[in-house]
Amino acid sequence: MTEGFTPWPADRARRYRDAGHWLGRPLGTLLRERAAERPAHTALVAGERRYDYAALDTWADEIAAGLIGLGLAAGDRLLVQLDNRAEFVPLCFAAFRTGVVPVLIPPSHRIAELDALAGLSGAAGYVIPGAGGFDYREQAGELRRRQPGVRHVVVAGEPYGNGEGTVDLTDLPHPAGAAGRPEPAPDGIAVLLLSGGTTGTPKLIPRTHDDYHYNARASADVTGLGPEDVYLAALPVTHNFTLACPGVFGTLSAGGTVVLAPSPSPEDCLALIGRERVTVTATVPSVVPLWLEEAATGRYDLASLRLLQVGGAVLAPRQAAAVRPGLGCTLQQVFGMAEGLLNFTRLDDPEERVLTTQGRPLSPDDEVHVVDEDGGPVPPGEAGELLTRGPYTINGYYREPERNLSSFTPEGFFRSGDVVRRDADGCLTVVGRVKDQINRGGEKIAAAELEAHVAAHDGVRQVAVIGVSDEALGERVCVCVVPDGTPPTLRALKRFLRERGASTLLAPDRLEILDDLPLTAIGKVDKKALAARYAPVLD
Ligand code: J2J
Repeated sequence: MTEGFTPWPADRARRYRDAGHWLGRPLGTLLRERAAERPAHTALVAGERRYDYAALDTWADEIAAGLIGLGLAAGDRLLVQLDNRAEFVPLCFAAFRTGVVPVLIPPSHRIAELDALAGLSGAAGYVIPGAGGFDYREQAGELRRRQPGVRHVVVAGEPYGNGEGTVDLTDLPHPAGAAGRPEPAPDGIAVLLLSGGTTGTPKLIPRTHDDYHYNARASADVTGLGPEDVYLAALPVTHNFTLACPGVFGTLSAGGTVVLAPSPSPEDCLALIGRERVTVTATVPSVVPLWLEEAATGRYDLASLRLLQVGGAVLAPRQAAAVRPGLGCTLQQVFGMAEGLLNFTRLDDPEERVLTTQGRPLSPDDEVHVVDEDGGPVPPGEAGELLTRGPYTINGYYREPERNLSSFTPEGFFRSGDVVRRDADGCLTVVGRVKDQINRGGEKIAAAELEAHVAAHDGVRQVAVIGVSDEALGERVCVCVVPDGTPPTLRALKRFLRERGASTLLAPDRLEILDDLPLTAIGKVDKKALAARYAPVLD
């Protein structure tokens, strides 16, 4: 498991331990400790189901024994593609306790990504949601045909009835002696997250027990979370923001209560805030106006809500200013990335800073450089690329030696690809990207990934995918095609992508047919020129 993983250099690791950031305890202990302190306090709410800390802790142990019973061992990778359902939480802790490494995949991904991720991670198993929504069994069957290393398909939730080729999470064998296993090493990989990605399929982000525990704990501190807090997981739990910033793990580390929203719809989320007396939640900018509109109906009791975190894409200052009047709570802007670095506006920041910046780094040991194209520092207030390293930022993607050479500097700084400005107080404002990625309401779409799919269409000679700005989502996906004979229509292209098994996130919003693609001086497709050509005309 250490193969393909770039550890922190020894001197920095020592510094983070000495500073108390890294506790040297595996992530599974986070739940165990709270369960010992307040066993009867509610830890998790999902629909009508409620679990106190003792019950959640026991459930995690049962699943841990089940994973061992399946034949999984420390270091084995397990694809976990679950929506916001109760089973997700104890399954994560079961993995952390056994050293099995979950690879967290959003529900929207389909066979093309799954196949690539199973291959890259060398996964031994695949966990899918139970009956009720999209049926993942066909996809699981196809995955096993393509990737024979995936030996187990585990169903989490409502059993399908005819369990052919699958095993239900509740039916895993429980061998005697599973309890006496050694704990996983705290500096080893706890979880593999997916990168937003700019090239091809997503990259895998190895987060260690030590660093992710710190990530969750420090995020809980900066949001002022305590045992009386109730956190609503409104966005998908497989995403870093919802999982650990502070999200599910940060809330549990603070002894609070996690409520899982069955959908991100404003109706469901606002109703849950009232019903469960939610105090903190998180969302993306494109959802903010929908929540505000729904809240304005006056049908909801939002009195308990004290903090709304917004991150993932640029939040317009006008929207930011509407949060307190519309929802009656404090706004916290969060500029984060699954690779590590998190920036937060602080609860006691002046209003102006909260409305117009994306905050400052979480840790005193986060190192941030803002650099020009030659890698030299830019003066304060000027835009440049953000480079970073620190106690919870990775030093390399998992099993990507080639890509790591370009994604990290020789000194170990991660090249975020984000263009930011840093003001005199150290607060960052995101102004753009150097990387070729479209941010559709917080969903990151790698242009290259969609281009590879579109290029496979018979009617396409050349393709370039760009983002065009959009008021509701920030950006929408525009596919520019030079045809080979008859080009597809937008509808036909969408069908083609679906049939190829591309992620549902890769759906284009707009198709433009061109005679040729504009090129830059060195012959690369000039995406800036394309973006200018298709930019909406603003009045
Ligand atoms: C502008 N762009 C932002 C922001 C992220 C918390 C919050 C978000 C993420 C996330 C996360 C932005 N304004 N406030 O993991 O823990 C863009 C940047 C960044 C990329 C990372 C978290 N917040 N972004 O969005 O790994 O371009 O993480 O590099 O999905 O989102 O995407 P992702």
